[in-house]
Amino acid sequence: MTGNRTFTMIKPDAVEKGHIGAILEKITAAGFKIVAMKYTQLSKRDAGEFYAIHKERPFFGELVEFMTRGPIVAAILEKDNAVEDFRALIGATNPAEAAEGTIRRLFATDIAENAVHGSDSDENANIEGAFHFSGREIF
Ligand code: 3AN
Repeated sequence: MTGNRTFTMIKPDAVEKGHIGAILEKITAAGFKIVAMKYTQLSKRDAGEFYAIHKERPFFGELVEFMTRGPIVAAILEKDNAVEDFRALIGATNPAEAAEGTIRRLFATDIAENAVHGSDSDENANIEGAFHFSGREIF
């Protein structure tokens, strides 16, 4: 990817609360084009692999339990400056610190159940997108 794509997941908490439609509306209204999308559920192994970078953090077990407890929406999004602009749209990791109007401020429960994922670099956007989608699922 060349800086114009990012990867997102609508996490189990937001799916359970019925926020898929509202979150997708915010994303597309902000100018992101959906180039890949699926409704799926992570296995423990998937979540462990996806979040391997957090393996040593004290919340790793809780994070894997949470991310596997129900379905998620996974998507690849396209826009100039996608990674940075999407992080701005979702807001801080802790919704209590997220700016007014951001997706996490509007829809997240707390720092653990924070409604959406957004890649933190172009490199990770590429890795995370490839984790969920094959080439022929990306448009
Ligand atoms: P972000 O998703 O904003 O990049 P990271 O990468 O620090 O934040 O954390 C990855 C995920 O781990 C978060 N989205 C959240 O679900 C979970 N998480 C982060 N910090 C905590 C924490 N202190 N306690 C529980 N879960 C956390």
